[in-house]
Amino acid sequence: MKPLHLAAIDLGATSGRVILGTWKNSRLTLKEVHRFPNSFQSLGGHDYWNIAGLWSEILTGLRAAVAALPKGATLASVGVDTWGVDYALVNDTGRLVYPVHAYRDDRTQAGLKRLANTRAALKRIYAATGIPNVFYNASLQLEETVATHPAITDLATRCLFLPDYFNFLLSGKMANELTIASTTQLLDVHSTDWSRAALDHFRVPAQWFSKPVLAGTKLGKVRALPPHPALATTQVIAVPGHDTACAYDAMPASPDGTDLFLSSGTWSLVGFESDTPLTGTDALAARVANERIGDGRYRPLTNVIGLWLLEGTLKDFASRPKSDADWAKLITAAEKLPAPAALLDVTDAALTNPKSMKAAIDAQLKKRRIPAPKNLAGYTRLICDSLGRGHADAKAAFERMSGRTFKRILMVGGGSKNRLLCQATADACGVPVISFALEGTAVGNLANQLVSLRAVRSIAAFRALFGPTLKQTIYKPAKK
Ligand code: LFR
Repeated sequence: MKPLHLAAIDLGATSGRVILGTWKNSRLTLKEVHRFPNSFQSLGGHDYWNIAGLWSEILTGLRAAVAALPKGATLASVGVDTWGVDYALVNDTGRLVYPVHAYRDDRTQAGLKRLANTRAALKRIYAATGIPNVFYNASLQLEETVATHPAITDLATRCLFLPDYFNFLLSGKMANELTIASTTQLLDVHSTDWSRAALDHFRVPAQWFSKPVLAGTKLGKVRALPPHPALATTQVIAVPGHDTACAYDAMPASPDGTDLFLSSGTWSLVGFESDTPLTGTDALAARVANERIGDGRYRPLTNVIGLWLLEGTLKDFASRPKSDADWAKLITAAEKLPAPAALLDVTDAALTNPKSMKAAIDAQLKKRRIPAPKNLAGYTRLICDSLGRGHADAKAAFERMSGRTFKRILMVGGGSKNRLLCQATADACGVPVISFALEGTAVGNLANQLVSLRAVRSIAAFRALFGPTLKQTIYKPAKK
């Protein structure tokens, strides 16, 4: 069989990448053709994404993917995944009619408190959507947009979440995709359509959305670049638009449901796959988000604050690591330190978007009369051990609610390369952590394109083929 070449556009909140995947003899090889930093920018007290800048990086990446193809080869397809919840409001021609805010903007704080304080509404919204009340929800963001700019309901005719928007720029087709729709707190937890109750509650116009398409839907040919023989037949495929859904699809999980998944990056996303959602009072109290898999099933998940803590803390240290060798040194130094006497409360809302992460951590410790670490190695150790505890709390809650016992934790993403974090997770959870040093999000993105192109039968078949080719590291839990 001829090799198949595909491009994954994978945008994270702190970095983006374009990866060229090649499928040959049932093996996937990856080549990173473009990587770039990403961050939101503050303007007049609000936080925004540089959308034009991201689009320009996407085009640079696509050109690099074409340039990296073997002579005469074509790109079969391209797919986009991004972080969750953020959106573009556009008119019929696709023109942006409102700036794209970043989810850490604190404009949702008033709405967050309002819903938290209205027990009946909170329960009703959770029963309808299966998504807890979290500051970044698109529901709260859209509620704030409509309330502060009422004319927006005339100006905008469509709400496209970021992968939907980039798919539109690439293909000219507007569609809402299911996994990204499931991050919003506006989707019906029992169907694959929008929740009228949630839309009405947050006063978000229902006509802004179309019934979400399932992953694998072909949207049309790439029309964003000048004609090129390699791009003449390239399909834009709606892959799971949510990066976390892609990361989960890449996990070489055993089919018996005993693996807990951890996608570790800016956020730690702990969860599992299920045919049914986890709802009810316990799930609401444990802040379980019933996000969706590309095929419509569920990924009950909790968001632990993740390496955002370390990314933020590093900014306050001139000695922060700049190369892989620096990182290795930092992790080794942190490992040698004694275990911290007390851990951070990683659920503290003050750590969400502080001006200085180090100052926010110090303030929490001071309040609890715990001495602050002395150096960067100390903070690194404290953060990794505290995240390990956060992962273990999530595991315990899932076991209690689902009646399952998780025998292993499968870990992908940037954090899976961090020995200290992997070991802290194994120790706190009491089960082995299997880390795959793998760009899970990009691999899941490519896997869904392969299924859509009928090169692979299903995600389960992809996992069975791809899993054994992966290098894995096993972290056994320390005996207590
Ligand atoms: C990870 C992620 C999380 C989501 C957070 C905000 O990149 O997509 O799953 O909850 O970003 O959207």
